[in-house]
Amino acid sequence: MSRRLLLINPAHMLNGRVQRGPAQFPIPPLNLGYVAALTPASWEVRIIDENLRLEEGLSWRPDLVGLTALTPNAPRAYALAQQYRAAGIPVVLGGIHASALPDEAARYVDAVVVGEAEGAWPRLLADFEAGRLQARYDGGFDALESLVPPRRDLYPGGYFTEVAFTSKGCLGHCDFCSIWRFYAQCYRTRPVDDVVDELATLPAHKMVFLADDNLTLQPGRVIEICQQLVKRGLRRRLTIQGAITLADNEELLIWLKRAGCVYVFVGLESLNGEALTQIGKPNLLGANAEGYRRRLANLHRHGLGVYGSFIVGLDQDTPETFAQLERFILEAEIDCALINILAPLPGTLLWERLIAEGRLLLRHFPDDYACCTQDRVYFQPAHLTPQQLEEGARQLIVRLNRPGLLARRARRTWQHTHSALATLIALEWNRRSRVAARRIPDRCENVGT
Ligand code: B12
Ligand code: SF4
Repeated sequence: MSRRLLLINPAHMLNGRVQRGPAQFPIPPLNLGYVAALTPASWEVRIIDENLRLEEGLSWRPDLVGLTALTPNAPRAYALAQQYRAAGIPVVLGGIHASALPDEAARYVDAVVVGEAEGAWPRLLADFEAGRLQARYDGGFDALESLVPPRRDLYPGGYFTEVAFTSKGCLGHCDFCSIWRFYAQCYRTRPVDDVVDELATLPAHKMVFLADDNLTLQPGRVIEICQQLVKRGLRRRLTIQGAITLADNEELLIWLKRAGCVYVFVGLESLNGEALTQIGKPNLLGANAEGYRRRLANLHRHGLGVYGSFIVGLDQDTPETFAQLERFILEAEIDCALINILAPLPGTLLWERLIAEGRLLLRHFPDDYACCTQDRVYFQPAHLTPQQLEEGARQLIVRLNRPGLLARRARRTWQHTHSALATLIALEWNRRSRVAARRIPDRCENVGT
């Protein structure tokens, strides 16, 4: 008789209550697709993504449950683990939160997987089948060759976009970022042919998000991927993430566009040079942020839409920062702007520094991890009050995306990209950002207590 594995991407839980409703643009949990693919055919596997919809009750009783968690949904992962274990079903937890805090995770589950599933999951399942499940497995970080394709057939329907990756890691060392410490500052790439073969299996009409942390660290490789896509008649509607310096490489931009790239996501973070230096990002601003303006204009010149991501609440930010950002985003005609409140997370240098400075306003862990999102303040800012920061961010998002401006900004996206898809995404992304910013999120009851 086949065994049953249930894989779950947990929802968010705040103040003890599960948060309902999908994320802004839900993305399939690629990690669980890979875990499923590593599972032998003798197992029946199902995937639940609570970020898409909650599925109550135990209508399908699994033999084993596998959970993944980022820090903000770790409390929900722990609550689910408790429910399944109470029903006599063993639970395994993997992902970046468990890898950062394996001892904490071990208190809530039967087995913790640190690192990647590829180096641990087959061993773990063999142990489980032999009745000797261990408390901890270290999957390490193997070369990204001959990866089994993720089981996308198991995802529930209803996602706006597909997701894949071509590389993992980044050679940067930003203080707020988890990944360079998670991957021990190493950059691994997949063979170009594997990537193109995988992209060939994804539907041409869907958006494909390439979730590489920094896709363009080896531009020659990305050009090769794009060239192969074009040669094989496989243009895909790509969104990629990279450093703004990718805009300096004309050949890269030409090939990205030819391969079907619609949007480029760049972490611009701040317009304050001192802040960029403090967080560990190269300061490419130049006078009057000309270094950013010129590069953003070049992305537009090549017909690429831009997601520009900023962080507010950095130590150099003041009440004037919000108006400054607003002017810049509108002048540079950033198609989709992300205004993120600085979100310190365990495992990062920033987290360690704020704790050492006594500025973290949370201490009821693990429940308080649910407060660690980019739409609320849970640390003491340097030159703003927490209320000024939260309100400043919210009002900035609402102002940038007020109805009259939404249409004007979308018109500019059309003029830059001549892409109906890019224009629709800008309209919808920006509209949803305004709706989300106007809906005051549930307070974290524990902040400051
Ligand atoms: C794509 C992505 C997203 C997507 C999808 C997230 C998702 N649930 O999968 C979206 C855009 C929705 C997203 C949102 C957020 N994200 Co994000 N995201 C990423 C990104 C760029 C890639 C993740 C990915 O798919 N990698 C490819 C897969 C195959 O690798 P993987 O996830 O690492 O999985 C492997 C292992 O971790 C392990 N594993 C993972 N789970 C499990 C489970 C089991 C049972 C086992 C055995 C193994 C295992 O095996 C897997 C296969 O090798 C990462 C950066 C990164 N490198 O991780 C940031 C990252 C994960 N995000 C991050 C953050 C902070 C967020 C947000 C919280 C931001 C916010 N809004 O406040 C939100 C929260 C969303 C939510 N509700 O869960 C942080 C997480 C840090 C932390 N400590 O939690 C990261 C690391 C970015 C960073 N720079 O620090 N994100
Ligand atoms: S450049 Fe991006 S991925 Fe690299 S360390 Fe900085 S924030 Fe993380």
